[in-house]
Order: sequence, then structure tokens, then C-alpha cells
Amino acid sequence: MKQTPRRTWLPWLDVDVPGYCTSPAETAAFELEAGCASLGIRVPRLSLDASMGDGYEIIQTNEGTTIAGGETGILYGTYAWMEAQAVGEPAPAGIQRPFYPLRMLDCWDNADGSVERGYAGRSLWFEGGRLTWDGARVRQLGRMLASVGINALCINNVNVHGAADNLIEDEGLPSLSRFARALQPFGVRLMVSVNFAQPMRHGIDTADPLDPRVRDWWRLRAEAVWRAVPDLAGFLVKADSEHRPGPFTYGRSHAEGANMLARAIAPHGGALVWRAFVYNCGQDWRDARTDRPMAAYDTYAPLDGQFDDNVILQVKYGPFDFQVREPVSPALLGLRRTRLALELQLAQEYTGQQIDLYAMNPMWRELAEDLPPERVCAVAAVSNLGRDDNYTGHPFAAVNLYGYGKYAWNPRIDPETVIRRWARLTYRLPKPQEDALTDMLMGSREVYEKYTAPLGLCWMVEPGTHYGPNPMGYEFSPWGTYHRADRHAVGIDRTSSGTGFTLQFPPELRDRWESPESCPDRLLLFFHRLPYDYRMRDGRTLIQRIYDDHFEGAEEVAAMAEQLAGLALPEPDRTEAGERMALQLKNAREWRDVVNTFFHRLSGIDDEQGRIIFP
Ligand code: GCV
Repeated sequence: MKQTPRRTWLPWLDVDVPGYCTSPAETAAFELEAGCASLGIRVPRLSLDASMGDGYEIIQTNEGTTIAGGETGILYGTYAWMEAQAVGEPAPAGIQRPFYPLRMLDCWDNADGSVERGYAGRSLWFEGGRLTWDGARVRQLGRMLASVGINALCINNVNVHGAADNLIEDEGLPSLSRFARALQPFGVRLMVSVNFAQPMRHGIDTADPLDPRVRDWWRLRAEAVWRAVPDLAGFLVKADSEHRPGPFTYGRSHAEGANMLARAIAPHGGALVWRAFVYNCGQDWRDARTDRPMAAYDTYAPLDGQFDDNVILQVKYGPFDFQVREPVSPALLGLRRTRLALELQLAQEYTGQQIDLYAMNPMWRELAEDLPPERVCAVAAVSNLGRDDNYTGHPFAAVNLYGYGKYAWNPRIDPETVIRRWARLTYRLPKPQEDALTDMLMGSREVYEKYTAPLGLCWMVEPGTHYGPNPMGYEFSPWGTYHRADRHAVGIDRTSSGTGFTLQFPPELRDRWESPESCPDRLLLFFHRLPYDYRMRDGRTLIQRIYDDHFEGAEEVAAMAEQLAGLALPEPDRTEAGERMALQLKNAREWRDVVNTFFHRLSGIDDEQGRIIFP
């Protein structure tokens, strides 16, 4: 039996957008008719003003409501107006425009249908080496993305491999073109990840960016690709990173590599998005001088100002890799003559894998304290989507997709407003229950942080899967991720007298993080190596704080489980959320016991409160 589609935060849009809508304006008209019928309200008038682009204005007069906007703005205005009607709040007043013009969702979907770091089932558009999709589901997805203003979808994994190489070849272009058309009615433009060494599949014996054969191959390929998909938003490239090919093989810089591709696509108006996730993933753990978080800045700061105008350097928010707690990446602050995109990760790779609760807007808001939103010109987030019936594995993980769109539109938006709005749209719970769900999600990251790696230490996860504790898992590995805990102390000194990482930051941040006294607790072990009996500001010792956090974190999950049980969620969300919460509780207890035992064994120091730490 065909299941009723799950409608995430848009439950009142209970009629699918039909396949005959071909433009955002047509979609807007359809959504208004259907949505207003379902909400029982009068249909507003639409007024298209192409000059407004993504912008819109909702104008209320005695005669009724008019939604004015550009080609995509009119659709964004439609959803904004309907959302306001659905929650019974005023629609946004005045002209609304997104803060970032390019709001990307990066999918790590492989051509065989699997999803790298995917926690919501298989790919929504790849299977068996081909692009193939269920039209109705893709239109539901397009609606979800447009409803929060996401306007670019990179459809394949940055680790381009297998049949994904064919996407930009002649054989792949017809389906790429059809897929692009399927998302056009929602104002979503496609992007593709490309393999830097692709010319080598065509008898060219090099991928050297300065070789004229390579340059010509990419120029002709770009012509063919944009002929098939004229509105393609661009190419995304992961080069010289985790064994991907790149310019380093030929002694060329990343500016030379990126510019070669950027020039090939420039005549077509696309962006060349080049990832800055470059580090030595074959490090010798004995080498204490190489410090992985320094890698991006070291690689790209000398190239600042050398990238072409249509290159966007995409930098992960922290200098490691989407850990629960990292400082902002110094590359985002230090490169002042390069167009930058901030890369976030909705897929909860290190943050609970869409089993454990982890709502991200509070963390992005915190990031904005050290990274002024105008430092970057675009945003990208690794997708948390998959073919699961509810799209995100955990029904509450949809809050991060919704929240990302809202953040990309306005990075200064209040996280609680976003989370509450998502909860209200999705569930319409009685007020005390809505409060409880909002509080639970608002605090979820802090709880997760408490029961996992302490005080900014990072990387105590199970290698490979990245779920569950393994304090020594990465300690002697080549990935450059060490805590070097011994019986006296833990952490790496990353100050000017240590690895020198703090020197990559502007003075204000450098000074704050340089000494343990001024460094905030939450980043203490990211920047400092400290003895277990180090006295923290609140008078507790470091070891006691580690124990306390882990006990508290697990207790707080138990409290969340009780709160969750009291929510009148509809099925199947209630069952799905309940099952995942049981797993989260198990995970939290495992983390608590493993981490506490690990440090107890090393330090030999007992918990002051005499709680159970296993021998
Ligand atoms: C797509 C981490 C992940 C990889 C991912 C990589 C990246 O290393 O574990 O799965 O690869 O980041 O961002 O490129």
C-alpha cells in the first residue's frame, strides 16, 4: 500500500505540486490555491517583478493581500505568507531579501545509491549507477527546499567515484538536464561535484591545470554541460584531500587548479566552488609538530587574492571536521581577498547520526559571534536527506534542514524562534508541550557535548563509523587527530608556545585563547594541554569537570526521554522518535562510562561524589 507522504514542516500542503508547473511563479500560484483551501483562507494576489530576484514583499491592504516578488522571490514570499498563516503570526513586513545569494545544499550521494555519511536511507535520486527519481518525491523535496529558500543543490558526493564520473559526460547529460528541470519550478539550481582528474578518462595523460590539453578539455566539457543544463549553478571540487586527485600532483597551487576550472565555466555564469578541506591524512602520530587544524590556513593564506572572481573557497566552520565543539576556522577570518563560503554539516556525522538529538541553530548563532556573517559570501551545508519516508531519519532532524534555510536567509536569526517555529508548524502541540519540545531541541547540542568529548577535545569517537566512544581510536592513526592523554595531562598545546595554531587568528581571538585563564571552558582542551588537577574558574578540577559533565549529560538524556514520552506526537513520528531516544540513552551511558573509566584509569583520581566509575 502506498503510504501517505510525510510533509515535514508543511503539513497543510496536502496536495502535491503537479508535474505541469514549470516555473517558480506557476508553483507559487498552485501552492496558494491549494494551501489556502486547506487553511480555509482567502487566496492572495501575486505580482511578479523580475527586478526583485529572490526578494519579496507581502503587502496587506483593505482589498486583501498581494505577494510581490522576483521570479523566485514570489515563491519564497508565498511560503513565508502561508507559514505565517499556519502559525497565526504576522507575515514578514517590508521587502525581504536573503543575506546570502547562494544557499547551497551539498549531498554526498553516490551514483550507486548509497550516501556517504547518510543517516536517512539511500539516495533520493541515484540508484544502480544512474540518476533516477520518483517525480512526486522530488517535487515534495523541491517544495521543502523552496519553502526555506535553499536555491542550489549539489547532487553528488565530493568524493566523485564510480559512475558519478559520467554525470558530466555526454551519456550523463540528458538525465542531468531532466533532473535540473524537475527542480526548476522550485527555484533550485543543480550543481555537480567533479573529479579534478576527469580529462584522464579521455586519453590525456595528465590533469595538470597548466597543460593546454587539460584546459581545452575542460573548456569544451563546460560548453557541453551548460548547453544541456543552462542554469547549472556550478561545479564543486574536492582536490588533494583524502586521496582525491588535485593540482599538488603536478606541483601546482590550488589557485592554479581552481582558476583553470573557473575560466572554463566563466562564460556560462557558473561558480567554481573549491573546498578548503586539505590536510595531511597520512600523518605519523609520532610527529608532534604537524597540527592538523593549521592545515587549511597554511595552504590557502599564501594564495589569498590569487583566485578568479568566480571561484568560491568553501571552508568548513571549524579547522578540524564538523566536531561538536571547535573554534571558528582561521581560514574564514584570515583570507580577506578571497570569496568564501561557510560549510556546515546537517548530516550528523559526529553529532549523533540522526539518532541522538542535536539541533544546530544555537551552534551556528554562536559561530556568528566570532565570524561576522559578512565575512563569507555564500553558505553550504552537507545534506541530512535520504529516501527514508520522513526524509531525515529522525523526524526531528528536519529541524536542521528547516533551520539551515532560515539561517542562510538571515544568519542573525534567533535560534529559539526558528526551532519553535519548526515545532509549531510540524506538530501543533499544546503550548506546554511545544515549550518542552523547543527546550529539548535548544539544549540538545549542549547535552550531546557533555556526554561525548569533553571541553573541546574532539575525536574520541569510533574511527570509521564516527558513532559511539573510542577514546584511543584515533590516537595512533594517520588522520592527525590526537589528544595525547597520559597519566598527568590531556590535550595539545596549540598556543604560540605550542604548535602555534593560535597565531593564525586575529589578535582579539588569539589573546582570548592563548592562555587557559582567558580561554572559555568549552574550548579549553582544544587549545591547551592541562594536568588533571588544573583548577578551573568555578573551582572544580579539570578531571572533576570531565566526570561531572559525563554524568550530567547521561542524566539529561534520561530526562529528555521522559519529556519526549509526554509529547502528543502523531504517529509514526512518536514511535520513530521514541525508538531513537532509547538508542540515544544507551549511547549516552556508553559514552559516560567509557570516557570516565578512560580518564579514571589514566589519572587514578576518584570522582569527588563517589559515583560509579567502572574499573
Ligand atoms: C565526503 C570527513 C568525512 C568524509 C568526507 C570528508 C569531506 O572526512 O568522514 O566522509 O568525505 O569529511 O568533507 O570531504
